[in-house]
Amino acid sequence: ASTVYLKDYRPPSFLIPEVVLDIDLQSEDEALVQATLAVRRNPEGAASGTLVLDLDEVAVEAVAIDGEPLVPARWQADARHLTIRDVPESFRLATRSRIHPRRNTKLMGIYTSSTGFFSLCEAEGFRRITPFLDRPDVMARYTVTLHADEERYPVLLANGNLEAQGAEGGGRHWARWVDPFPKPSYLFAVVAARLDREQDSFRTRSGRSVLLQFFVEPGKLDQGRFALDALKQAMKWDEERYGLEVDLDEYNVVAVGDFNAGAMENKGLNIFNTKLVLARADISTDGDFNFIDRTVAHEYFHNWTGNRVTCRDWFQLALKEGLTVFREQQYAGDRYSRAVARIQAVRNLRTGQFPEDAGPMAHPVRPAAYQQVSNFYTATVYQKGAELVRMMHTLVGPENFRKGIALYFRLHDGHAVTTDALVEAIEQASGADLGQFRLWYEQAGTPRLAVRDRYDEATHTYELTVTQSCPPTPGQPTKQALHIPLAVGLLGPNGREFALRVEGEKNGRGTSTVLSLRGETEVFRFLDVPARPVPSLARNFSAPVLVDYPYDEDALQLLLGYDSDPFNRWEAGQRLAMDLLLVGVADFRAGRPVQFPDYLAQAFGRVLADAEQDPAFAAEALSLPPEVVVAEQLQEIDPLAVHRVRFAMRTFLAERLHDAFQGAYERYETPGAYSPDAVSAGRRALRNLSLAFLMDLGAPTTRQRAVRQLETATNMTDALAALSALANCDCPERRVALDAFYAKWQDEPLVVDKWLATEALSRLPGTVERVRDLTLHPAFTLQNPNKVYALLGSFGVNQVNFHAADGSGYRLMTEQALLLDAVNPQVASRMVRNFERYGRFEPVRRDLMRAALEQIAAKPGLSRETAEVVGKALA
Ligand code: BAL
Ligand code: ZN
Repeated sequence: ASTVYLKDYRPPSFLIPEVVLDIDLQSEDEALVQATLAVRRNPEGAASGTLVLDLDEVAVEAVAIDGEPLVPARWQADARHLTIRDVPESFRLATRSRIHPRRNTKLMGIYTSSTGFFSLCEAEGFRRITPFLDRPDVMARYTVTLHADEERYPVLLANGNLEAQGAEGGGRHWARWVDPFPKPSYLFAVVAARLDREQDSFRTRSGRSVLLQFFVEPGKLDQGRFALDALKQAMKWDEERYGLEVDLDEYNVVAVGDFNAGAMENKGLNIFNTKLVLARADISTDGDFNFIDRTVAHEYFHNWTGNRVTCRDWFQLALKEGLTVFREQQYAGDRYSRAVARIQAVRNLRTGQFPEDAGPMAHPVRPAAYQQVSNFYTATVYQKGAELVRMMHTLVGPENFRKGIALYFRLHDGHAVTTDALVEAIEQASGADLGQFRLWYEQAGTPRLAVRDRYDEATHTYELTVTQSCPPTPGQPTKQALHIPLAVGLLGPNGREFALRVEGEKNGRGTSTVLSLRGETEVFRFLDVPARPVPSLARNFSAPVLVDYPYDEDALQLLLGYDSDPFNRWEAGQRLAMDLLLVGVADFRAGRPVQFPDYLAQAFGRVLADAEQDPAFAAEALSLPPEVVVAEQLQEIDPLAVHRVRFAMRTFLAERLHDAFQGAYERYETPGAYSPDAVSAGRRALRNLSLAFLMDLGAPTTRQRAVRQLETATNMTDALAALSALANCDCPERRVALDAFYAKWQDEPLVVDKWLATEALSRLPGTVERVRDLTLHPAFTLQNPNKVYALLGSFGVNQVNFHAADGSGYRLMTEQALLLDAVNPQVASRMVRNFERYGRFEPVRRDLMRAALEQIAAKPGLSRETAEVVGKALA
């Protein structure tokens, strides 16, 4: 397979400032695409008389230059390129091509869904529409004319503003859209479909009125309102926080049920997976509402961080994604509980990014090489990318950060740049030296901080010695020391925090400070510390690192009870549980009984008793570390051992705190009409968490309670919580509940997805067979990414059943992934990633997973996307 390297980047030999497209959607099977491109040599690129355009599954029929048709000898199209020889300095290139939307099961380029034609171009889908220099540093102004049957596809949309429209013969119509902003081809979008429309407007702070339109499947307008309101909130927030205004006269959002991604920030025409835009209390959970709000904001924020300033090449993906995820996190922190938003972000990082960073697909936030860019829309680029932006924010402070972002736009608006452009702007605006910090973009792997301390009673001096290290990752055997912000506080024996005076630093006396680590080992000395403190380290998770400090249980209980940093209060509870889980796993594997101490129940009991202050926080603090996070700590992963021990801890807590959980279940019922606001959602989270703990004890009265909750729930949060609890319960109510749920919701695809996921996530025996049966169920299809993610994606994270010791889960995933690879390789390669960390498992599973990868690798005609994943996993 061919690898693309960052070091080989060269500016394009030609630029294309102007694109005029005429897309005639003649039938679902065929569209005629005529492109007229203004092409000129790029003075910055290598001189060349040959123009090589990208293409993929596009049949080129004719080529003309400046109105003159070219004889076939002048141009040549193969599977990947259109090559045109002897081209002038500057010319108009016209091409006529055909594409086949219905056959486009990869869902990249233009494809069909139930209500019409839709598109997705990021990263390299535009070349599946027309031959082009399909790279983000080629930016053009687009004029797009669409033609389609008027009755079947009444809505015709493209980027920018509607310029003209009209009828044409044979019941067809057309529309012309002009986008005044030059953009890279990955932001191109078109829609021709039958959709209902909801309209609103937004008045910018400079007084312009912007038309907002949401287009959804007929009959679903009531599910679009929440997202439309979220868009207005996001627009307002970006004005207030960053001084950034929407720059278009109209902003359109379209929902489609078949979509590879969650959503796409196409200029002025966002296209969303229905899952991330449609919301209604009876079919969407609190988590869905939250995620939709954030995603609508995220795509909107891209209008500046991504669209106005875009990426020079795909190695720079984190330039737009890291920054936009960070902005999304700030938005969520402002609108929901700041602490809970941070906890959830870190949990995501630990369950998704840390394992990736410790596996064969580990790559820097700015990768140096890839085979298929679609495999690099990763947790590392998105989430660690956001952590890098957050660290710069921490290092320079909020004021300087904002100045840096303003400078970034002043310098680079309208350009395609690298991650360095962002770092440099923050550096210039703040005066900070971020030279060493840049290494974060280049080095993969999760750094580990070993922290040791010493207290001198005589001088009242407290010393922290911090040593950083980072394990080898593919292609990077050794690492340089990173510049790491370490936020710390010191708690006294009664939980009160000491004022801090760090030796060698002028300011201080606050109770929290950010230490700047640069060397491999650094010593920080705190003066006037009246008693031996307990350190609160990496407050608010100030860096994406593992902190290793020998806390004992008394210290952790002090932090859990008193730390003024809510993140570290949560973290202390997680550590307390984690330490005991790891002991438990060792005992379990050695055949010793697994037991837990009283202090664990007491600590969790106190959290539950204090829950009233902030139920959402309490729900997070009472959630045990996820199985994958526990597994990550082990030399050799035995997923069943992890599951059994974690389950034992759950039942231990459920028994010890039975009355408290029961009380919480009763107390936190949300009265009145449903609202997805953070406070109500937090109460539901705590109530449903209490139910889940109690269900683990399996008492018939609790089961009846869950059945009653499922039957009487007025919102999907409560219904799904009850259903999930029953799905994990080996009891007669289980199958009845699951079947009834499907029968009730079979016509709501997004709820059917929840049902598929609930079945696939069950820890009970028989789940592998059940998932196999569901692959044949009429509700399931490999053609729809949401169905695949719901059933196979959920199954892939099922630690008990995907990892069944007899290999049955692996066989099922292998079979399905191979079938899927022929349909939609981007989605297939994600499923195959479930096998990539086989080397971390105990020998039986390791061999089975490796065999699965080898079987996939041996499949003739395997896609490039999947081949890259298996190739790296087996390397
Ligand atoms: N650019 C792909 C979807 C997103 O990150 O917003
Ligand atoms: Zn994004």
